[in-house]
This record gives sequence, structure tokens and C-alpha cells, in this order.
Amino acid sequence: MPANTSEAKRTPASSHEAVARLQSLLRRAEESGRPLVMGIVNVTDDSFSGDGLKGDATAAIEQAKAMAAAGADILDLGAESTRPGAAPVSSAQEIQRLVPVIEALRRDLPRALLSVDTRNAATMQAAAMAGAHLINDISALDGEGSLEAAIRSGLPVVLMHMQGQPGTMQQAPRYDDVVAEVRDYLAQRIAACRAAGLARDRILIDPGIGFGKSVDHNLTLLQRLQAFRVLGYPLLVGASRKSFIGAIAREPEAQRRVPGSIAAALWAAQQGARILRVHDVPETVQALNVWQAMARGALKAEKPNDSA
Ligand code: 7PJ
Repeated sequence: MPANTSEAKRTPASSHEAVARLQSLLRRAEESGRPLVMGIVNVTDDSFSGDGLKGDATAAIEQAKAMAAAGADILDLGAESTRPGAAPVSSAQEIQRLVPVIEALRRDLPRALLSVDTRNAATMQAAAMAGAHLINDISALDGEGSLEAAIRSGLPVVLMHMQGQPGTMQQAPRYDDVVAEVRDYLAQRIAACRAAGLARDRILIDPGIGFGKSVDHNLTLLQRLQAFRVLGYPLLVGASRKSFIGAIAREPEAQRRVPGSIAAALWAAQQGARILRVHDVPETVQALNVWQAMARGALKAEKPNDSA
């Protein structure tokens, strides 16, 4: 489309750097066998604080800084709750919440890789212009204008599988073969993105734990994570504090699912996941460091978060 060609000229200057930095981190993850840690930063509330930012922006920035200091390689900023039954958030609201946080973090944490968790094309574009490095889309760029916006941004993207829509997806998830269906869906979204001009080194994939899946669907996907390797793209796994952990542990409080989340993180790491999306960064980093030291059979000091 001619419109896309002219838009491409407006690609933010940082997009090549974003792809290069992510690729460099992923290479390091592959060589070391230790996945990257993506810390989850929620930018959700609307209250004002005294520093000119919304109260939630200040809190999100502090949380992001703490996660980076604890060894998070990537910070995933999200303004829309996609938990089952959550109310939708408009793109304008998302942009209003996210952009000041992205700008502040670009200034204060110049070495952090910033991901934006959004399904909205307008938010992708605004986040890219504000300096985000990665687009994380739970609907795999299937939303209106999303594929075009992502391509124009020049940024890498996470394509995630979801059955249904967040409001209703947990009512009756159904698969004949959950691994094959999730894998085929991702293969199809990869093909659509590649055909539209998204470069190979800008694609990551995610089976979407908890998104239109029963406890057993989630467990089957985690058991067979290696089945996604044939697709040939780096795998991101987000199991942190999710309800399947609550179901196994009989723990209704999400904040009390940290031990189970760490078990899931180590399992995913062992199965070759390249990025782990987690709430509990210091706990996960400690677990990964111990796990990796045992795999190595030696204590070798490692500089965390030393990005390329
Ligand atoms: C995921 C996500 C995930 C990716 C959320 C929650 C729900 N993005 N955004 N993968 N989950 N890529 O954290 O409980 O699993 S929001």
C-alpha cells in the first residue's frame, strides 16, 4: 500500500537500535541457556500525585526502576487489564497513561528495553514514537490496523495466542489438540506478518498461558513447550501468578503464588523459553541464577542486565 511506504519514512530512529539490542540480548540468552527476564509494570490507576505525573505513572516508574535494578532485561508496560472479565480501556486512555511513563523511563533508564503490552494500533504507534523498543500484543497483531502500525513502527513484536476475547475467553475454552492448534495459529500469524513485510528478526512468539485455556490446556502447553521450537522464533512464556498456579496450589490470592510462579519459570527456562514475563523479578532472577550455576557446575560471577 502506498500509504504504508510513505509512513515508513516516519519510523522512529530508535527502531533499528531496538531490534539490534533485543537480538543481542536474545543471542546471549541462547548462548547461556538462561532466559531474559521481562518485568511486568502495570500502569492502571488514574489518581494524581504532586510531581505533575498521574499517581500511577510515578508508581509505575518506581516499580520499573526497582525491577531494572533487580536484573530485569525488559520492562513490559501495560495500561489495559486483560484479566478475564476486565473492562476494556480506550486507546486514548492507554496512550495517556503509557506515554509519560515511556518518556520518563527512556530518560531515567537509558539501558532498559521497554515493551508495551497493547492490542491497539494507535497505542502501538504512540508508544513507538515515545521510544518503546518492543510491541507485545496478546492478539498477535490481529486487531484493526495493528499489523500495519507494528510494521511502520520498525519495532520487534511478540505474537501471542489467545482463544476468544479477554472478557469471555475463560468461559468454555475448547481444543481438540491444544498444542497443535496453538502452534498452527502462531504459524499462521507469523506467515501473515512475514507476507506483510515484517522481518524475521522482529518476531517473537508466545503460547498465551491462561488466554482461553483450562488448567489442563495450560499444563499441556507447558509440558510440550518444545513443540513450539519448530516454528523457529524465540519463545516468550508468561505463567507468573496465573490462575492455573492457583488451581494447583489451592491459592486464591495471586500475590501468594510466587513459589509456584518460580517453579513455572524454571520449567519454561529448562524447555528453552528465551523470555520469561514475570511479576516477581528479584525472586525469579535469584532462582534463575541458582539454576544456571548448577547447570554450569561452577560459581561464575555474572553481571546482570549488562545489555549490549
Ligand atoms: C501475557 C501478556 C502473557 C504476553 C498478559 C497476566 C495477564 N503478554 N500479557 N504473554 N499475560 N506476551 O499477566 O496475568 O502471557 S496480562
